[in-house]
Amino acid sequence: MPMQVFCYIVAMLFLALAPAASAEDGYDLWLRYPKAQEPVLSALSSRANSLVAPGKSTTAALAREELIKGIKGLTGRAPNQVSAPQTGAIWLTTLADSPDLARLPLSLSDLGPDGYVIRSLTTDGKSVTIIAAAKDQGLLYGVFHFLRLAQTGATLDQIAVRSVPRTKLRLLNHWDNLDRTVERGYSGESIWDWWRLPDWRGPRYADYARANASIGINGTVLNNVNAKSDSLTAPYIAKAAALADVFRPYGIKVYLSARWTAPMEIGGLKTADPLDPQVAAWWKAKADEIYRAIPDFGGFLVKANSEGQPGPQDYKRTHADGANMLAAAVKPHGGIVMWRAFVYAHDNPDDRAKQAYADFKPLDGKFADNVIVQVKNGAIDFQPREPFHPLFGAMPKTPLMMEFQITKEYLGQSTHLTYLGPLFEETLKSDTFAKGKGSTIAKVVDGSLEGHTLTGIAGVANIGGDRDWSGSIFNQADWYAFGRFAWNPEISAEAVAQEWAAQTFTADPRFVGPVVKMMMGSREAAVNYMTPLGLAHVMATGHHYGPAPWVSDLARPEWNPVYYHRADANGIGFDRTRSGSNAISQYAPQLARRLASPKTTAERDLLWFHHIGWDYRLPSGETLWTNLVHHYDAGVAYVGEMRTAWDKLRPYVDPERFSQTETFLAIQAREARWWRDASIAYFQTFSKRPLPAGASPPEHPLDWYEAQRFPYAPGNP
Ligand code: BDP
Repeated sequence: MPMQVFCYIVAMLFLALAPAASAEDGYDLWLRYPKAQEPVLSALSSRANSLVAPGKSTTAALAREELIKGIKGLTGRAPNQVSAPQTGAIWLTTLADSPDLARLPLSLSDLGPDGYVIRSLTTDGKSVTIIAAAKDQGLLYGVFHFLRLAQTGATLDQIAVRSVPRTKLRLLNHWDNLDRTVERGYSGESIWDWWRLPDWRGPRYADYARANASIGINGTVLNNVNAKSDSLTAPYIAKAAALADVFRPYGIKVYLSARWTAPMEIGGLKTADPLDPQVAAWWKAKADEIYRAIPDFGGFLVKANSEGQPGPQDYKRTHADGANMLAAAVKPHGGIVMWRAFVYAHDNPDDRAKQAYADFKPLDGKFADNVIVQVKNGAIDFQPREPFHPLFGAMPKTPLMMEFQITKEYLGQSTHLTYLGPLFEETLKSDTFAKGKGSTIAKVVDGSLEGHTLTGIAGVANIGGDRDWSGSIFNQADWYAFGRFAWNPEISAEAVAQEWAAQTFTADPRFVGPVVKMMMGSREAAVNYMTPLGLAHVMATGHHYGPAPWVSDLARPEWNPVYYHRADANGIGFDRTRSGSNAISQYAPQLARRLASPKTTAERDLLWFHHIGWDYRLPSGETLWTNLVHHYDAGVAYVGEMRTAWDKLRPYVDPERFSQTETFLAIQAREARWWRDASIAYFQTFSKRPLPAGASPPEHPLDWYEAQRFPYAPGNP
């Protein structure tokens, strides 16, 4: 045999035996489209063997290509493209492209720009699957829904889906800086390569847009809320425009965070007073300039008079004065302003949890109609658990947008498996009682409670340059869940976890069942080992990684953990009743009455609202101290259970993703123990009670925990 032929054969053999070239590194997220199992395989082969897709726009083409890609991956064969429906075809179309659809009972007229229907039906004797929408954008969303059904093993022969998003703005907020660092980012550097934009538009931008479109996200704020004026200069507008061009066909609009003092810093003005005509004119000209480059620019997000950021209050004007001036600048172009309510001031001695309400509630009804006030889920700051923000339900005349944090600044960052679905669900299901029972946050946010049409949910993105996008495979679930909750604030976290797990790994119920169980309890476990019973903000300074309930020396009182837990010889917790800060008065009377007494306050929020004696008896019969220790222990134990459960799932998961999760769970186990031990060691100096029987003493003395330093922890601004 000639040497060349021999080498060729050896090379081929090697290739055949070598592992697949594309390892499961998480890049494909939940859009992997692996070969389907029965019965999906047969169903798809007979019900998706051809495709009628007459749409001509770029978005319609993307929808068609995605469907072909999905079916090809799932069945091994791409559907034939045909011009008229035949049995076994998917008919992907808008009414405009297929007037024949009008004959079918589909009611497409009230789908809006994003809604779609998916129906199995027989027309002219041919049995087809229709994916129809009023607009091409709806087609793209419909295709992703169809592929989700196929990937999760749903039955495909009697599909009757009708889906319209409940919120208008489904936005990611990137806290990305222009130097590519990401504030509170734990998944590598920013995916925006500002330096090489606008010329170089790497393939990752389109992949980002596709992934977001697959879960209904329709906008992205590119830069950090702690904004630089440079983002509004001509070179950066051109860079943002390049991204907007890539995102547009996927239905994703670009927004920018605006720095309040930009008119001074880059405009040469002497003031940023919102009532100064020159300032208003500057913003108007700036908006005009942006819209020339990005005709569908979404608008501005503003963090003003918060944590040292400048704002209208510096000129003795209100938040409404500021928001309305900016709103007027973007209004002619159809833009909006998202004005954040995350404010607290160093010179305000009142309970930090009360300050946003105090500032914003009196402004209800004073905002222009293209302003939406963006409110964090809780009144402090993205803690593992917070009661809902009292502004929800308290500003009926103002559209309020929910802000969740997908990046888990306070929930274990990239390495802890703490699925956020239950946090989203818990918040959105909370009842504000604003208009009686059933006035849930979901109804505030989707506008139905007060009849608002400008509605939205924002999530602080956990996306970065890491190959797996989110710093860990399981953090992808939080991005996924965010999109699904933004589309439908009443979806269930468990259903979302099932979808995600089936698509990301395998639809095999022997895998999905246990993994969903792990995920569903994981956030509660983090609450237990970090901040049980309503404790909050006891994380280490700056990077917020790990425990430091002892910190008491920071410049502003409300930056110190001792401000929040208030542990002393008598007990622990923040009295927010009338005898304390009276923050409970910011809730609807029905709820405030309940929160007035520890007996009627949900145990999970106990120490958020009350200062409780160490020997106080909980309904379980345990004293507070004993119960607190048991919560820490339960959190640690749960992580141990997750490790055992994950270990049993090895046969269902590729080695790459299995071992990342295995390693991260080991980190989490170590750190859960650290959290528990440090917290117990510290709080015991106040409680002076012995540990309950069976509870192990902390591994180290308190000063060991106090001495831990992490100067290079990621994400710290
Ligand atoms: C806190 C973060 C800080 C953000 C701030 C905000 O620690 O980095 O700038 O929120 O939301 O959670 O503006």
